[in-house]
Amino acid sequence: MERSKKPRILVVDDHEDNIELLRARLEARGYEVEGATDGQAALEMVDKVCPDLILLDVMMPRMDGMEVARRLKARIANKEIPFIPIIMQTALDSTEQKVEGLDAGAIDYVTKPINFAELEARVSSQLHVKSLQDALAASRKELSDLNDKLREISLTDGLTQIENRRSLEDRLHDMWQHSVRLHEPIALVMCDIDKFKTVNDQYGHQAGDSVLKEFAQLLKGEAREIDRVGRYGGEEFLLILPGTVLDAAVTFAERLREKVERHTFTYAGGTLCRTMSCGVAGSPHPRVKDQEALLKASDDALYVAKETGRNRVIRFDGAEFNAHMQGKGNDQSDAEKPASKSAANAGTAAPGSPPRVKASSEGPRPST
Ligand code: GH3
Ligand code: MG
Ligand code: MG
Repeated sequence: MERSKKPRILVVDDHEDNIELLRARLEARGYEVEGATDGQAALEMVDKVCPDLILLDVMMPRMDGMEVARRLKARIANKEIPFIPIIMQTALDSTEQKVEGLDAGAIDYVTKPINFAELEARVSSQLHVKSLQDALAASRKELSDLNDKLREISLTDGLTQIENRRSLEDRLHDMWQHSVRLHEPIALVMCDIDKFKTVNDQYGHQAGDSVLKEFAQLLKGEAREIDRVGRYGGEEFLLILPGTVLDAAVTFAERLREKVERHTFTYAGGTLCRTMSCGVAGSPHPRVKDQEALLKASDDALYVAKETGRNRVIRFDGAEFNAHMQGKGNDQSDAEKPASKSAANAGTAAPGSPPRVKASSEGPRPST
């Protein structure tokens, strides 16, 4: 049921007669009125009817008005309920009681016997404050929702709708710290679609986009809830596997690789197949001292997977990885990569060259 537009006032007084008197006056002024005869009932009514204003008596059995005001003030501060102005009805014209009421959370007071003209003026003015506060809270919420949305967008890859590189790096930072603190293993699987450029060349960029989207979902579908899967670059994806030792990550990557190999991708004009190469690295490892080293280790392993024929999973610091790096004249701890296939074949390293330069020995997988 839709709430009426009339401002709703909760009158709290242990004398029913007083409630009825105020109800008659306030309803005549176009307000909706609810009543409660003690403090406890008042608190329950606040949750039930969400009043716009409370006219609160001080002296009441079970729980007095001061305590009601204090509890509501705490709940408003904790954002459990919206701001509700409280006007105290003090029986005595005592400064002490007014001060205590204002301290407890009341915004204003009227003294008994109530002067109705004065009460109406105060009610009207406090309802105006309430409407301003509600508008402020609504625009704050809108701004905060917008900020959340912007943050989400800044961490999401526009095409695949999975995490982007920035998000992955943030998460890796946190997960690395966590693993160090708790002495837990952590592993990375860096995946790169093989010969992806030929998808664009042969089937068009749109087909390439479709494959990337489907590929992202395929990886996500294989990962556990606690793993992170994101698009690290163009056709390169990273999986962060917390609590996973290197051996288990290699087994997982091999399963993923087989899954991709068997998968048929669909695009607007038909279907096609692709393979992927993976580099796997993990911690603890004597040569992986920080998160950057872990990332680089997985990247290096991926580079070797590409160099040694693609559609493969290579483990950082494994026999094949080390043999390949040594064959290139690269010490294992040396980060330099060959500049080209010919340089790689000649066993010479080209300092400062970009990582993972493509070998051209293997043609694209036949498309279906
Ligand atoms: P390799 O097996 O060595 O990884 O070869 P590759 O062709 O996959 O790698 P290369 O780096 O030569 O080419 C990557 C291609 O990915 C080129 C680029 O146009 C394409 N690509 C990157 N991002 C996107 C994208 O968002 N959409 C599409 N359709 N293509 C993309
Ligand atoms: Mg590729
Ligand atoms: Mg690539």
